Amino acid sequence: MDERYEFKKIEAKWQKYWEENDSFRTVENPDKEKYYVLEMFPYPSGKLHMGHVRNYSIGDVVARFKTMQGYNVLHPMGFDSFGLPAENAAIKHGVEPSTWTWDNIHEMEAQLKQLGLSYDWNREVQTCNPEYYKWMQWIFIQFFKKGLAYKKENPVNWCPSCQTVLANEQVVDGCCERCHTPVGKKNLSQWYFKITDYADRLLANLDQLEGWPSKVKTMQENWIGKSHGANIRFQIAETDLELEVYTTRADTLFGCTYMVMAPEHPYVLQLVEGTEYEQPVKEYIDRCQHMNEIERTSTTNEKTGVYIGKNAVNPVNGKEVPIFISDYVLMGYGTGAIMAVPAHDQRDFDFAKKFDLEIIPVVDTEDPSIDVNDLKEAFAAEGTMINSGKFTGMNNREAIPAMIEWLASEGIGEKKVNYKLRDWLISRQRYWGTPIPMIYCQECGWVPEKEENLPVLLPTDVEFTGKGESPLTTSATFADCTCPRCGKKAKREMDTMDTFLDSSWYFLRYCDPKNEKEAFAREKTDYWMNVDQYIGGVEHAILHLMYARFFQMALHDLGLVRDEEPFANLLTQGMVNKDGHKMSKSLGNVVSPEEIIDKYGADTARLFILFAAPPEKELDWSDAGVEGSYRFLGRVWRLVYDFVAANGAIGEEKFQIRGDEDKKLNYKLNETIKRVTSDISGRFNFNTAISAIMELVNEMYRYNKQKEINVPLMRHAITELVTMLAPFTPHICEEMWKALGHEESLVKVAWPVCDESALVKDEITIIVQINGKLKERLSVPSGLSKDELEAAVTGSEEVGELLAGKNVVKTIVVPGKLVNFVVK
Ligand code: ANZ
Ligand code: ZN
Ligand code: ZN
Repeated sequence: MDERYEFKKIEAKWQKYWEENDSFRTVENPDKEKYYVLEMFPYPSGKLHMGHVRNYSIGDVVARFKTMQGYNVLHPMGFDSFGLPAENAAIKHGVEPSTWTWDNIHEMEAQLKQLGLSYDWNREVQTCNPEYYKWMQWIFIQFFKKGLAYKKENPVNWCPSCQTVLANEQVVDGCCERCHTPVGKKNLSQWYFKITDYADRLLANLDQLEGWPSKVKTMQENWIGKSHGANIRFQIAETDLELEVYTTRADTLFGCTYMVMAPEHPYVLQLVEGTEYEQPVKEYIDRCQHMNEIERTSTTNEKTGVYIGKNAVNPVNGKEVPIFISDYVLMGYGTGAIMAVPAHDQRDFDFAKKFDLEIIPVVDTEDPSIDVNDLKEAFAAEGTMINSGKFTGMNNREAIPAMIEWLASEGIGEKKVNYKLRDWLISRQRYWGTPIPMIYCQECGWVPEKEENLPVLLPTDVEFTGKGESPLTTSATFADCTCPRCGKKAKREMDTMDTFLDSSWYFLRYCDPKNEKEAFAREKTDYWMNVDQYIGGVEHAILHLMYARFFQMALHDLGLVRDEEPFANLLTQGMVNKDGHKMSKSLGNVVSPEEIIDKYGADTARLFILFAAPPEKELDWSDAGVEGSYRFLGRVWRLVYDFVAANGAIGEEKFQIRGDEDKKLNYKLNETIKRVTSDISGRFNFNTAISAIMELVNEMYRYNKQKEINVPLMRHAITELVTMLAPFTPHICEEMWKALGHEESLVKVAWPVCDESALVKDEITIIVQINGKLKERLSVPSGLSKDELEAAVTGSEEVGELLAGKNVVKTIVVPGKLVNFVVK
């Protein structure tokens, strides 16, 4: 052991050791309890950032801790390596997407290894690897065969700059998430997954996910957006058509003063054809084409719309109300038409004010500050029905089912459930993704590629110009093929898969990453799944986690996996900030992991990140904090160095407690073991665990100041200290462990167990009196305060019996001696 803490030398040495000894290799072992800890795999951008370091340090502590506790731990890593940046690099720098990606993967592997993370690298997967995407294609085909994949023409979000379709979630404030260009619409034939078939199960299962943060569950719930309401049909006057609307407020039917259809509603053109309204209506529809859903439904937008020259008949009272089209009603939700109730819906209220339409209140309130006959804004709260025929006087919540029942009995409406969740648009007009393994035949339609022909490989004879359709269309070899069913000439699908598919099952492939015959063997996933602890950023709270849950459920229904849910426990780590802002390139406040590792070492970087904040909270980067962590490790190093220098690497293992100082140290040691164990295993409070270890180190230094120390006891304390610190700062601990005379690596050393007997405080006997007369002798822990002693005595069984039925008027407590109860 060197006198100085030479972190560079130590870290390189142990990283090499772990690699050469395959220290983190995991194999299935039915005799051992498994533990699967998973961190979200990165996109190989080429450089790790502090967010990664945080995510992976958290996971590594869990993995190493569980290993030391005796679990058979699966802790894999890989790369989510398809996606747009590789293609952009090809356009910009002329480098092949695969070359660019693989270079980045290798660079990031090296960086991850520099952090000393305990991954089983034998299980690494890369989603751009044909060995992986072969099975991605196979899964697609299984979904297709099950009716879960279909193709449909639809107006889609189109980024004119990236030349690609965007999912709704990739549209941020009306602009492309990646390049910030305003997004337009385009009609395209696209592949979809029927995730809506799973809406109810995805929602219902959230209840079982006790190990998930409730905020994530709420976000998923809102995304699924289950809505209970009714469909109601209105006759369109002077036509044979009925206009069906969806409403969650059937109680407000009497307050409907106009109707609104989505501009894309199929009836619209038919209703205005040949009338004076045709021209303005068509112009309005045209305008809406250039807006996206977010703009259209914004509550702050000035309302726009056009009267279409037709009226609808309110079925409850026969009243005719005008029909408008407006962008605030979307074709993709409910029926694409609404009954407007301006008194009780804010958007309808704004629209009615703008177009000077009637406002009829149908729910009244006792709130004196609101006059429903002169509303300043829509009144959306609960109240008593008014102006509503036979429903007048009812509570409006109760009026909803009553109204629906009446509508149903008249045959003009019925209960209806809707979801916000849409089917998942999965095709992309891009090159660097998994080719969709489908073939179009003039005779047979869409036919999956034969499974024995998988993978459908990405061709390399393509051009990257950044213009026009997908680069795949420039390949001379890719498109032409024969129909797997009839053998005639056919064409391959040119679209590739959304990369969210790749990340929807990688956790299953980790269980069986080398399998060449199956995506994963059932016996392997049965052993390892589900993931005991999943760790990642909260930015994936909705999409990735929803898609992965959907995949798991669909694969479960196909009999390919046992569980319906993939992730038992979820930890969403907080952001890494600097000076109160998220670390980001655009703010110029990025601290690179490389620079910290170079200056202080990986152990310091890990320790700082784990110590600075609880995992779920935001972490503020602090140079002083990093310095402090570094100094602490230096302090531990010196403690161990001095001890070994004075007493030798090997010595007596058994120790005896010889006096108060020994007792104190042993107490502190076991208290720390207990604390650290529960802090790590419970809520992952690594920060408090580390601070307990720091206190222990202080206590050890204090103990060392005595003239003569108990060497076996100190050796024991140092051994336990190094063991406890190992999951946090593994390199330095391996080195100290070796210096303490151990041949084996620390990786599989058993986690320390608290010796409860060390935590028992000495007992003393005190006297219990009633009205000054000795009644009892009680044994209590020494050193109790006045209040503690009174509580201990009053709470004891013996004294409870003595005092039964008596009225204590006063209690006299003499700590360490007696308690006297004065009773009447
Ligand atoms: C009448 C009414 C009165 C409404 C009232 C609300 C309040 P959620 O909860 O999101 O399901 N709506 C229905 N379809 C729509 C569409 N395609 N585009 C825009 N808005 C639509 O909301 C359902 C409510 O949103 C429905 O209930 C309807 O307005 C509107 F005091 O009907 B309501
Ligand atoms: Zn774009
Ligand atoms: Zn065919």
